[in-house]
Amino acid sequence: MAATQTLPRPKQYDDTFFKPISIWLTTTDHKLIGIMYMVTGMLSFVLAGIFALIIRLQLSQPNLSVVDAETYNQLISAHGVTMIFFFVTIFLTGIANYMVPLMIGARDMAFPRVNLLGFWLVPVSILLYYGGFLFGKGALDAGWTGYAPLTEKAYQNGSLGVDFWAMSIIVWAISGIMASTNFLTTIVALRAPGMKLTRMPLFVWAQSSTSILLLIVGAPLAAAMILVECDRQLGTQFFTTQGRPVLYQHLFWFFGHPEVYIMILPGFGMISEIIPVFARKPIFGYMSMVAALFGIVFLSMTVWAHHMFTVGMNTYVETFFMIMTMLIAVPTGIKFFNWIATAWWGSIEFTVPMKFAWGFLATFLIGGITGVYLASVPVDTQLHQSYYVVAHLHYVLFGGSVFTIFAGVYYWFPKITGRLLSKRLGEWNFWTLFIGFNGTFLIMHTLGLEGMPRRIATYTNPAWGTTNMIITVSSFLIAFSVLLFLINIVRSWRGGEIAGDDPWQANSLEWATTSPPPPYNFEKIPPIHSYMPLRDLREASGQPPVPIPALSS
Ligand code: HEM
Ligand SMILES: [Cu+2]
Repeated sequence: MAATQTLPRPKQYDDTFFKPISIWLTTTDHKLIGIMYMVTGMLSFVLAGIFALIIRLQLSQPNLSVVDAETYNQLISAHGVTMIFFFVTIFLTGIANYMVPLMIGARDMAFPRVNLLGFWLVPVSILLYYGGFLFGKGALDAGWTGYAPLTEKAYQNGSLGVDFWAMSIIVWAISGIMASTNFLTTIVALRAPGMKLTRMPLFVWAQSSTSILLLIVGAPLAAAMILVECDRQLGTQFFTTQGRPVLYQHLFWFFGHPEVYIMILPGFGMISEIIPVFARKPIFGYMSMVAALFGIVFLSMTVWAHHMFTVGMNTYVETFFMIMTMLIAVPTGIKFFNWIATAWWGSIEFTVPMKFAWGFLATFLIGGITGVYLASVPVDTQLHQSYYVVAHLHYVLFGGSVFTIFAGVYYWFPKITGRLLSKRLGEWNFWTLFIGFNGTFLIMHTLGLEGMPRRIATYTNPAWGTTNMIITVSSFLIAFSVLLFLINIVRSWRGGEIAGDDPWQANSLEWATTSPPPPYNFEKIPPIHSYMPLRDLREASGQPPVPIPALSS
């Protein structure tokens, strides 16, 4: 790649990033909005990570009081809420905002101004939530789920944290509904000539399924929050101890479980882009990949009460939710086997994005398997509210979302900035994350089996001290890894190796335009005869895919 290093810096590089603030504030360009989503998501990740470190310091040994119990409860909520609502979902919306129009050959999203409004509702939502800390005499302190009666006014001692949270989530849901409508309209209406549905990249399919899911479950979430507010401010009794607290759980989890898939399906899409490119083979079972996405969308709306096996439901109802939950392993398994079959006998290049993709497969598999255990009613009855659940949920969310997000960033950073991320830092980033992650969360399973409850501010059992210390030390290794990631982004953005239009010799349309793309995206759309137009072009010009040279260092 030494030859490309001497190329002049592409002019768009300056045009894209060094704009006056007024342009950033008012732009309707999906690419700039995408970047703003991603920056917002990344800041949230750092913030929620800092909360996690404080939580881990507190739990590193028995009987510590790094923070008092009330603050601790607020930190647990803030960590969960920020990770789920303000990091993963927002960051993924950003990647999709940037990539979907490029991947289908569109100039922009279908409703650019709705896109702008939808984005700006996100900081409004975040500020509303954090307003609880500043103006609410304490923020939400009832997990990220906000169960009644913990959110009841009588329990809250004058704190308005729950109100700030409920308002924030209503705004968040509206923003998500806007974004989903926009994605679906864009994908249905703005595809380039030749881009039939069956030729769409799997990431675009994944984003379609995610948008459908958010469109369906966003409104019930907002409705639940409005009812919470009625209970707190208008004296109604929907979810109070006088009313039906379990109804709240049904409404919340009808959103909450699909939300897990809203945070994972786009990652599935990214992995489906990355593995074929770096195995130099077409995806195995394209149509079954699409079918599996929609299978998951459907099933994910029929399993919510697996979070509620201990509330005292009818046995037949529990059995239904148990079976439906186990069924989700079928479409997910199809995807897993297809990814492995894609790589099978491929000429695999272990670039950094590919490493993160395999890191995802390894960790998400563990989360998926413990999920099948937890789906079993008798097992869940034992493990509910224990650290086993904390271990499971992080294998799913950290393994499923963080590893895929990092894979996606290493993969698409050259398209967005015109420069490659450093490979050397990237390898360090991957291995520290992989080791730190497993060190943190693997032994949490054991703690859970030994009976350590989740959401406790401290514990007295000295036998849990060593395990907890290992977990805390490992969590700081994760923090170190994230720091490497951020350093890599900043350094490479300013001075990384120039990437060229298509550094990976990839398959999909976004690589046909310049890096970074011009405001109008494409000067000319190449002919599209399959879901791999760029590979077709290379083959037509008698230039089959070649091994990627050792990129950057
Ligand atoms: C940066 C590494 C992370 C560390 C060290 C970490 C650590 C923790 C800890 C110690 C808890 C509290 C468990 C308890 O005692 O109840 C927790 C809860 C939680 N975490 Fe993380 N976490 C990390 C990343 C993430 C990510 C990436 C997500 C989601 C995308 C996430 C989502 C959650 C959720 C939803 C809860 C449950 C909050 C509740 O109980 O309501 N975490 N995490
Ligand atoms: Cu669930």
